[in-house]
Amino acid sequence: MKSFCFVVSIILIWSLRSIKCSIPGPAVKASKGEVWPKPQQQNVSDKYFVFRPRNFEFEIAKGSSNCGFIQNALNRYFKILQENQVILDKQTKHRGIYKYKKSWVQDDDYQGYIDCLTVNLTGGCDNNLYPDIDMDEKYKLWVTPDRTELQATSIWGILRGLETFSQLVYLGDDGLTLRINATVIKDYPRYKHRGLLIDTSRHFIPMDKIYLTLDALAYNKMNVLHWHIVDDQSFPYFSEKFPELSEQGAYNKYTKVYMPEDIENVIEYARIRGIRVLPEFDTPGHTSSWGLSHPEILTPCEVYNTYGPMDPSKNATFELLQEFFGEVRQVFKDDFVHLGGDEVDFICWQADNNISNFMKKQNLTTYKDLESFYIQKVVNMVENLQFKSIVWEEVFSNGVKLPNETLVHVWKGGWTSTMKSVTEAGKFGLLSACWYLDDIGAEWNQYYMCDPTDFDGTQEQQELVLGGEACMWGEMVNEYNIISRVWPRASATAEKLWSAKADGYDLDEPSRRIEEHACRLNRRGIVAQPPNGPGYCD
Ligand code: CP6
Repeated sequence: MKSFCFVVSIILIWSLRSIKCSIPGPAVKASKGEVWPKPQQQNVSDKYFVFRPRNFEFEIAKGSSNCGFIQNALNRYFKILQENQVILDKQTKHRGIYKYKKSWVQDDDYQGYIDCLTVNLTGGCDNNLYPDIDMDEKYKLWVTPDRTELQATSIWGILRGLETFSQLVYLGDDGLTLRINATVIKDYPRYKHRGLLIDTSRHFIPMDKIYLTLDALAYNKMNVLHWHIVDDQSFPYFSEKFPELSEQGAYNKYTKVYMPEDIENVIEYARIRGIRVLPEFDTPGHTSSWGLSHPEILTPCEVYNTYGPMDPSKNATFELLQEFFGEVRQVFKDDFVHLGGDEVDFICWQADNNISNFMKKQNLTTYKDLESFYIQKVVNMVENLQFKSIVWEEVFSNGVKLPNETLVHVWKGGWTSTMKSVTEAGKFGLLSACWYLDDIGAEWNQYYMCDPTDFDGTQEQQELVLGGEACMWGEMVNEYNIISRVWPRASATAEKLWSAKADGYDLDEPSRRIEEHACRLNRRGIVAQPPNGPGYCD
């Protein structure tokens, strides 16, 4: 932790220094009609079609599957595409006032109007499907004189392709036409797990901001909302089996609680956007708020004059957790649960006589062994509930025997050696260490310079990394600044996890593209901050 803080402060000092000494440069000019995250394969031409929102419609291809899920997605993207009319109208109004040239002159690149996109779902359409780690997100998109078609084998691919199509629209240099360049795209994700962690314990984040976050995740083709829902400071999850947990543990038992209906709504809002909701119930540390109603499951701790981590020597602890995770399995639909396991403070365990006796009886010699004993029980417990688990890296480093399909979430500095040992042990890895959004000194380009393959490992080892997450820990964010602190910096993570590995570190091209992307997020109601300093949005 100390060395981690040291690294963070060095980075902070460094970034301050570079602001002070930097020579004022030109503003970064936004690209036009380019996609974020960058598609795996794209051919673009200078030829363009003119896009008229009021004339545009979607069409379902002959022989394509169709169902409410697709209709719902088309409605959402139809609205987003219509919003472009606002830009046109504004431009036209200004033209009127300032007496600039008002009519559009066709040029050689003009290829006609694009008034229709054909949607072709070749696989089945199931309204009730939940996204999972193996979901198929690939799609193909043609915008050419003889074919304007989006094709995918699964509903998830259609979602990703619609997002791409909506990003192709841009305002022509004449300021009078919306355009889409002729293009052919074949696209699929580089990693399966592309997430964002939000923390609703340090500050309660109201539902509207969670929905906006899910919108933004979809605009970035991210597919996991990691919901670090409870922690030491508050317990905003309403449990049907243990309502006292939030009654005593929430900041306010009426207004700062996610009720079952809220959670269901978040999961549904995410599902139709192809986003998994991954709940985290972090134990045995970070659990003070559980103790407000259930002190019996925490370790009494005179050293801190409060309670310590959960008490692994008591049956009551595991009995409660068994019931609790049984409920969590019903409420959250994802195959995975995040069990936490980070930053367990051994001081309280060390000071407790009951625990010392228990360790002797169980033949546990170190506190790492005790932690392993605890986590192993919880991992087995949720495995019996048909949950796969994700754990923070300490659980692996402390030598807990983990089921094969467990994901180890790497978050600490020096991640390259951790990822090396995780994958050497044949375990799946998730990367977050270089994508901490709490670090306000870090700009998108710093996140962009970090690649999940930047560790020393065989091809086989590299393939065990299933993706990663940008982390927005909640100590310094509330409902008023969370969106602008996350976006567009988390977009850097989104592109590292979706797009092909970039050769070299040329940041000019992505700078122009993220500049446009941030403007696009702004137009869609996401209060993203400017990514590159001075600039403007159309
Ligand atoms: N809360 C929990 C946190 C952090 C972790 N777990 C954390 C630690 C260091 C930094 C940022 C966040 N606030 N439950 C570690 C995974 Cl720099």
